[in-house]
Amino acid sequence: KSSINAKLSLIGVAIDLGAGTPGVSLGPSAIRYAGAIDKLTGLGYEVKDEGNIMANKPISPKTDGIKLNNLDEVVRVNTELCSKVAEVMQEGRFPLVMGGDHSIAIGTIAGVLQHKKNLGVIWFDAHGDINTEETSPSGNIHGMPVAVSMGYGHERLTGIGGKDNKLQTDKFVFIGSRDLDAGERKVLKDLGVTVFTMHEIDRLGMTEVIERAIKIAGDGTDGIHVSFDMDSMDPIYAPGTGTRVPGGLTYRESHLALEMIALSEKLVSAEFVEVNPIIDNNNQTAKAAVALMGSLLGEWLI
Ligand code: 5AB
Ligand code: MN
Ligand code: MN
Ligand code: MN
Repeated sequence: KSSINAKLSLIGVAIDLGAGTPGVSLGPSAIRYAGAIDKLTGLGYEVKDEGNIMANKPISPKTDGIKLNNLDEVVRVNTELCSKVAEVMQEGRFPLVMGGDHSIAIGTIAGVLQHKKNLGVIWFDAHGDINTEETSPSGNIHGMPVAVSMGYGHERLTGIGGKDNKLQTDKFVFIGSRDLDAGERKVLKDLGVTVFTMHEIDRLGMTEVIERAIKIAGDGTDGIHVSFDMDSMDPIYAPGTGTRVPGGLTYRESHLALEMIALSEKLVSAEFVEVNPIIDNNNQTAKAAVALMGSLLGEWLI
């Protein structure tokens, strides 16, 4: 039993241009090979595989005078993804997006916001992803989607889905943080965004953390979007990701969190990102993503 619509659309986004390490563009295929469709069909969903939105490798990664890497193509892909997600929801289907690098959260969230204006977000990640062109140490857009979705950053990115259609900072929660840039720490503090770092998870336990997170993102909102970066898990469980950081979520902590989100019946959309089969170990990370999809979509609600 869950709030999730029984009709589900699986949307792949084959892009790695937002990341520093190539290979996450193969994430959607790896997740399909790991059995995503069988898993979801087995849970009783009517699954429509929408195929992949494809990125093209640009001739030059730089737009004149702009520090952001591959801006043109990241904008094009996310604009297409935004329309796709909005269209799927218009049809009454649940959008489940597979990455791809985390820049795709820009398009996913912009699309969901077309239908759920007051959206809560729970963001699982080792990182803050709240850089802008000014604070980013790398120029990689996968380190910026939170900022963009809140309305901060390059106007070509914040314009996707409408520049006034953005997330509220007090309905946004981070879980699993352990690698925040100096500029990000300042922004997070200034904006008052809730951050449950690994330290809080160690001290409070995941049950308490996720209960608080669901309250913040779920009370008085139109629903919760889950953005799950595979690097939130400890690299022991998710080695196939470009930005590994030790000391992450255990296998059970991540499942417990997603199971409790499923129980809340507030989930409206989700994405699993940063699966990189090129640097993985026997597709372990894609398999972990499929298992997590099961927990989030109600596998253990008996
Ligand atoms: B990910 C870093 N903060 O901005 C930057 O994997 C890493 O989507 C970003 O969380 C990692 O380049 C982005 C150093
Ligand atoms: Mn990350
Ligand atoms: Mn991320
Ligand atoms: Mn990453």
